[in-house]
Amino acid sequence: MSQRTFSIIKPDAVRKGHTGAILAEIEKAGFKIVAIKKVSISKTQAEGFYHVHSARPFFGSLTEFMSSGPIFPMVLEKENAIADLRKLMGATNPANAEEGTIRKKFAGSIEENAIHGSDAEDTANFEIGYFFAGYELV
Ligand code: DGI
Repeated sequence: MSQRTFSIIKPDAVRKGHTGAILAEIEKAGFKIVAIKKVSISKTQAEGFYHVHSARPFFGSLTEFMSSGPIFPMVLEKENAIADLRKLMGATNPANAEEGTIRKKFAGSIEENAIHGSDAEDTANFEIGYFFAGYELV
């Protein structure tokens, strides 16, 4: 059954001009792009998005980074979308990411790691709603 997930092309990848290449990887892997837009978010908005990490030592620098430049939030759809996107992204730390994954190809560090992908259905629903209104999902 078809499933939706939420993804972000992060500021580092946008700055380096990797947006198109990352979208190509995503489409090649069989995902449909249900919604996408280019936005810049404030530190407060980044804090709301990453609220589950608020107690972590890297919360300040993570939210600073995520508000440091334009990003492309998007909603993706395919069978098994959540797990398959996590596989396509690779490990959080690009040093541990498998060959052929987006983070292996495009991420610079554990923090500036090119792409976000939801880790479960409830987080996907929260994250889609954080960035998109229902009428934008087509
Ligand atoms: O789901 P992921 O993005 O792979 O990883 P996550 O949900 O555990 O963490 C969210 C983001 O927080 C991650 O993409 C980058 C950042 N992060 C995670 N662990 C560390 C980190 N940043 C720093 N500086 N150090 C960490 O140990």
